[in-house]
Amino acid sequence: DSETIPGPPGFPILGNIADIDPENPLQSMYNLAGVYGDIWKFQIAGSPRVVIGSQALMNEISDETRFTKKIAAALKEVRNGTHDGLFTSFGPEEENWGIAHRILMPVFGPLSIRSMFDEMHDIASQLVMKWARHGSDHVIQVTDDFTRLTLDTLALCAMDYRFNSYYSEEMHPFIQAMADFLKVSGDRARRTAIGQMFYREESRKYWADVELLRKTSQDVINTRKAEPSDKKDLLNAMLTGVDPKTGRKMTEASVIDNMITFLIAGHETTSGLLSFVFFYLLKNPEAYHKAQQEVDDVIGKGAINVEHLSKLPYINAVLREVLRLSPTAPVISLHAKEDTTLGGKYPVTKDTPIVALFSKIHRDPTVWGEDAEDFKPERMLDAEFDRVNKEFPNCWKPFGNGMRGCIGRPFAWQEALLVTAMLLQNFNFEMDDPSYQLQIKQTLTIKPKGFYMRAHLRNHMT
Ligand code: MNH
Repeated sequence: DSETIPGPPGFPILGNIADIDPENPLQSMYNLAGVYGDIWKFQIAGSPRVVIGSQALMNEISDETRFTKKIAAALKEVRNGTHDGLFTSFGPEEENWGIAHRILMPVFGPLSIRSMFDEMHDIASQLVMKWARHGSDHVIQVTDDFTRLTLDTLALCAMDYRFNSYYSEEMHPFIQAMADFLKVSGDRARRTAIGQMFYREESRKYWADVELLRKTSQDVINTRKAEPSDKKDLLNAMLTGVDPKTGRKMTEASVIDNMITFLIAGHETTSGLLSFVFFYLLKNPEAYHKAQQEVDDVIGKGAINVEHLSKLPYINAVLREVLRLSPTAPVISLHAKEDTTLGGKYPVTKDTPIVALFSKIHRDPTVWGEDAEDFKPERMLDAEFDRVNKEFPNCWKPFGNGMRGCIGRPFAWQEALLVTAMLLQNFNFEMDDPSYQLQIKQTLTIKPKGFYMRAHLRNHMT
């Protein structure tokens, strides 16, 4: 039997525009899910969207024979800058996706990421130095400094380029252009074609920003070609790698698309993760203590090295638990390849976007129990994590699904482990305002809004 998918009643043309707060659509969707349940739908500008919020439905749409990634409104705009780069590509139907995917998968593999440890450590040390120099009276703008860290790390590892962001208040022109480009891409996604005509000046700057991003990337490529190096970094892999399937190399345009893609897809997600890590640790003193104790036991007072990172099970579990409660890429969109039914009874046509709402999926009480809202890293230790994933497949999806899942995951994981461990080793942190309650700032990703802390150098350091 087929049933209609429930949802808020809307206006004939505007649809549910009044139900979704443009500043915080995520919160609106979370609230609506509380009213309508695990599957519901809404309409914006005449186009319907289905939202799912349970492990069972997430498991169903993770079947890549039936469902595939949807390039919905915002990603379509980001394509203006990154075209068929990995993140914004329609997928295998665009041959550049397959070529880049096959060339880059091994470069993002664990072995290759290990070889980037020294560069990651270099940038992380600079952050430790900055916070040490500023002293414990200084109020740390947590998300800003972590964004400097993740951007500088990616640029160094991916293009051998130093932004040197820590000591300048103003952003590097490339970073400013990227930030503005992303912001306006999001705004454009909410406008009609006619509405867009009222933004001429903004449009002019938008396309100039795209030009600046591409020109800077081209300069980096030219420099590498003029001064070849045998570094095994992402840039060399993109310039010299050969696709085993087609025997072809990436075109220069595709290298540029993917260079910009890594910076876009990799910096806010990882900096948001690190910000939430410190938020949850400071809210949960027992977990904070266990994490710091693990660092002291495993690493002690000496320099951290790459071997240490595989011996931090508790911090590993902390990262997983943080991404369960605050997945920094908060939704992914898919669509059915053919008209189908969801949950055995809800019809969806093949092109309708299906939004996987992680804030609901990751709190499904059938999977996580009645304490699903609580921060409990213990449930993410390997044995328990494996058991839950076996019993409830696809219950934890912060890195997306299948072949369109995150290619940068090992990179992000190594960086987050390293930075968390180094900071706990060197400092004791406190919240600037102990009564701070979590608020979310949402763009393409989420981060904690108004979260500040102070850092006290630990006296055991020599
Ligand atoms: Mn990442 C895809 C989350 C770090 C590069 N990433 C995805 C997707 C999610 C995601 C979810 C799937 C998006 C979709 O279905 O539309 N990514 C994360 C998170 C972190 C992260 C939560 C950090 C924490 N990502 C990184 C880093 C890089 C990166 C770091 C680059 C170095 N991510 C990508 C790319 C894709 C992607 C590239 C697209 C892969 C593809 O579709 O082929």
